[in-house]
Amino acid sequence: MIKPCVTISLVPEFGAGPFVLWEDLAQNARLASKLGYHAVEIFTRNPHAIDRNILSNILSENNLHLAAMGTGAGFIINKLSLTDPNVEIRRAAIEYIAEYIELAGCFGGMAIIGSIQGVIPNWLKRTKAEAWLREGLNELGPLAEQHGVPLILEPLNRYETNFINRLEQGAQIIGSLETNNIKLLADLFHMNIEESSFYETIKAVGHYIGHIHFVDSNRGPAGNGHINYAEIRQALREIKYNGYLSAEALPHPDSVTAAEKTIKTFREYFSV
Ligand code: LER
Ligand code: MN
Repeated sequence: MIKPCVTISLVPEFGAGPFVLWEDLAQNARLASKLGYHAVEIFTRNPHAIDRNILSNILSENNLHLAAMGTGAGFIINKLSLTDPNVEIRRAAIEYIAEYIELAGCFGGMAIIGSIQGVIPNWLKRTKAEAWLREGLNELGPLAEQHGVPLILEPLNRYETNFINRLEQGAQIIGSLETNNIKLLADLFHMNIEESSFYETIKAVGHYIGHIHFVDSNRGPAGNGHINYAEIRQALREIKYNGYLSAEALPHPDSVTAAEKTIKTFREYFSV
């Protein structure tokens, strides 16, 4: 069964970022549960910025699962990247992600590699960056496996990285790894920019899709733009996707309204 999830950012520096709920985890968990979300996806400044016991209590009190944790702050705030030419920074990025794998994993959640995949400097060969990405994924994939969850690789649109922009590129990397515990994140906003067809792309790499960012074409809440969710529903049915649709969208016109709009669109297209 496809389940609704909503993002909560605990990183004020992400102020303009595509996160539906912000700041107060307890209050936003109550709201998410009240609106009918099954899970939350949490973004923190680093893996130590959240108390596990507090998180555990908040999740259980609100009958919520932890779907995933983002690692984007590692790149945006700490400038860490799996493909930095400096081996020490690549090492630090692996350690940083490993701590998120451990933190999310103990709640059955996934860690996501999006921005921390890095941006390739124009003097660096793409094949070299791909080799470094493989090194990181081959080391981190088995760590996630210890928690029974995949590690998630997210292609991002060309305005955020010049590296993994399309799901097919991500699939090629995944297909060349030693670990088989890496899955893809299909972010509908990035796909709307980079892919030629939602249906064809989802069908082509469906076996690799482990998580979905549920958002509209203008990065607003699903239902606020022009994405055809009926087409996406058909493709997800055919690949038998039974993961989360996680609302990662701009809080337009405000967080509560965005969360309400998203769950309404979810129920319109994806409720069984
Ligand atoms: C992360 O999931 C993502 O989609 C990035 O665009 C956030 O900057
Ligand atoms: Mn995303």
